[in-house]
Amino acid sequence: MLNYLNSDPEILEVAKLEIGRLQNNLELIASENFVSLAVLSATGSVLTNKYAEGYPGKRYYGGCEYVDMAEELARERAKKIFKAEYANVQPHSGSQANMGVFMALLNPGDTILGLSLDHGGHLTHGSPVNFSGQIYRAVGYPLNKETQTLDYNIIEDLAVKEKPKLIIAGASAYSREWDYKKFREIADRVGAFLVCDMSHPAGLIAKGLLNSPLDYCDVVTSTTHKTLRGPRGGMILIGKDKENPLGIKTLKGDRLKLMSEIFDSMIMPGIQGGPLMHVIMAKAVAFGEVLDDSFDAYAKQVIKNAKQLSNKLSEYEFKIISGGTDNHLMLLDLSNKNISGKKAEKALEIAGITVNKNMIPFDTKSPFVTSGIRIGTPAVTTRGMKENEMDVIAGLINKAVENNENEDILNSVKKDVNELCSKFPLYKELL
Ligand code: DSN
Repeated sequence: MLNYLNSDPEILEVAKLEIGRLQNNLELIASENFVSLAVLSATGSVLTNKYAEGYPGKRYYGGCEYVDMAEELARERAKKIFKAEYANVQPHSGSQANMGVFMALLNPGDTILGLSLDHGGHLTHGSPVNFSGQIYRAVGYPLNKETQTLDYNIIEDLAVKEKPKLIIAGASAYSREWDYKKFREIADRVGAFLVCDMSHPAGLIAKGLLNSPLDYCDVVTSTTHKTLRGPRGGMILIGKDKENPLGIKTLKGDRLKLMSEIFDSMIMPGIQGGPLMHVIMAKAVAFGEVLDDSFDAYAKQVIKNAKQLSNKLSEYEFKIISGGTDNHLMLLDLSNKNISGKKAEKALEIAGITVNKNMIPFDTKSPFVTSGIRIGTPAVTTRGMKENEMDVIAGLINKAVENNENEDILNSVKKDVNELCSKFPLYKELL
């Protein structure tokens, strides 16, 4: 496949180096995964050539009959996976999906309530450096200081006090289950829209291993490249069984019109132009893989691996925020290890283990330093690693963190990492 890059030796070298990096390192960034060769082929397909502003059957350009088929397949498969009534698969990213939803439902200056960034929330859920915190009045809900978990009393009190027009559930660094019914009750009490950004656990929700936000939320957004293991991108979904998901009285009963006119038109022409049809086709391929029974075993193993890794790291006296995990990730509080997240990330990188520094709830360090690291199992599980490998990985993490200033030991950990990785080949067909 890389042969086609022979015409550009400099770029060919970059591609080979990246494949080598993926093969030889342990990818533990919770938001990353390895797509199948089928998803990769679709992403690199001729559909990259096509302009197709609009939606299937209603495009502004000719020649869209085949890209229409790809987008229809992606929409239908997404709906089937999540038992949704509506899907828009055009957002280029999760941020674009969130922006489309916010702009469809809110006016500038309206109040939004989302999990604080430093407690595991996402940039687009109201951070002051992001559109969501600049266009809207953003209020953050914290985790409970003792349990380090969501505290529905705190969220309700804040909602009553701040009267948000929109409440957002979902996180990028939270390892526990969400009670969407409780969020719905709070949203209903204050008359707010309820949106969930399920980007991180979407692949686990797809297989019924975690609660589905579609049962209770007005709108759900997601990326397609994390636990869903698809190409980089976003989508918007609306679940079934709610007569009036947006609570807009004038549109009651006219759901399809509401969906297409409000959400579709906010994504295009509202905030995006031409859709990335090659990526949309790759989304269809990935959704087909999620629908296959084999994805059940994958999703279950992601959770089993996360629990095993978290238990084993606890044995090495790593403090796991909230005491453990229900999903694919965990957040480590390194304060008892006398090392910052930044320094741990660097030491682990030298040792061939890729993680990201991450703020922990009530962190006293800046986002550039942090007291924690975030670790996830989706990518190593795709490689076929199981509980035994998680035990080995915990030991390697411990050794690297404990010896973070000893280059010889870090290099010896790297050797062990390379050896482990060599037993789980990745993308060898590409070379
Ligand atoms: N950057 C992603 C993550 O790592 O969680 C979220 O957008």
